[in-house]
Amino acid sequence: MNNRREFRLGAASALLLAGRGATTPALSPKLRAKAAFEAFLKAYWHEEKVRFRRYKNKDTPLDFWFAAHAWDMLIDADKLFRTQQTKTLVRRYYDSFCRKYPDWTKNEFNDDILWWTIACTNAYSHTHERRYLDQAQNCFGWLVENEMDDTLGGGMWWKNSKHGSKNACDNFPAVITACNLHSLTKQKKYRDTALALYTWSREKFFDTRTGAVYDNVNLQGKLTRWDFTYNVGTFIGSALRLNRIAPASGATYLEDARKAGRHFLEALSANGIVKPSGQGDGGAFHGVGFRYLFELERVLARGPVRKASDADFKAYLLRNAESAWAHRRPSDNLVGTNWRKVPDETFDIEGQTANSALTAIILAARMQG
Ligand code: 7K2
Repeated sequence: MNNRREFRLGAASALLLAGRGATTPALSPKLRAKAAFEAFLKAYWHEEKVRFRRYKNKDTPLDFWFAAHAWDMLIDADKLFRTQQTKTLVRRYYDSFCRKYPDWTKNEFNDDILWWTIACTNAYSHTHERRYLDQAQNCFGWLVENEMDDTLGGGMWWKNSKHGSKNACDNFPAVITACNLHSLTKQKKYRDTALALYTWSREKFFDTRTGAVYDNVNLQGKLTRWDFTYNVGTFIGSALRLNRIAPASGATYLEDARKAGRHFLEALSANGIVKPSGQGDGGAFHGVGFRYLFELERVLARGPVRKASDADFKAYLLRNAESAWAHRRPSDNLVGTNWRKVPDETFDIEGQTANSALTAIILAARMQG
């Protein structure tokens, strides 16, 4: 009896979720986020191991840096839903990750460590649990001590196992961590580090003409001009934070952020929707990119100097969240790599890929809430 009732409810909500009937009202942004969040848990959560899987039908865990983005998503989910379930998940997830990786500095990728230090500062701001702040300060202190030098004029190395390149994907997350730590502790050293890293990285990676943020420089100083949403995103996040904590330095941080934001909307998008960037590392790019594009919209909306074209950011963010959800796969409500195409049944959507769309959907609901 119970089962049957559940089934009928399930079928009714499946119809509603599919949104096919002309008269079916669209879900509110928050209910849409809830359905997307539940679908993600159903597909990837491993309750015994207290972690997310990378593939629906395999036990492989999400990789180290994808796991950080999933934690950020859990923190955002808790801000939106405020349930006991999400609150507990935030804590259990971190504890379980730390049991597996007690010392993050053993990871050879500095960017991997930094995605976690950013998430730790977010967790601390949200929960005020001191251990998150301690962890971020300890790991970041280690990186500043060992991984920054004057080779190529400044910056932080990408890998601590071999100093071969300095990359956008570690330098801008380092600026974000430093700014967050400055806001949380008011220690001057963090602002100094943030300014030094931003000045060097902007000079190396930011194309002031197009707004692109290039990927890395190698030991010979050769620039690799890959152009990814996540690097544009962390550049925006860096500029927005420095605008807040170091406004007197004379730099035009907000203009930098706007310029990079326009590049995201134009060069990295087609017909107003972000271009797909595949799975693997690429699956995680848009979640990061959108996180900071949402911040940009919020700062510009509240800021004293508003331009007419700033309204494009809000429209873009809502359109993308809506399009992603509208193109979920009906059998499992997961969004794939392309936010304007329903994934095939045979396509193995990876956890970090699904998490990118989920992040955009949750942040859109927070923006509209
Ligand atoms: O080359 C770097 C980076 O500059 C580039 O943008 C991306 C493109 O690839 C690497 S960073 C990705 C690594 C992060 N740490 C864990 C590794 O498994 C992962 O490949 O994808």
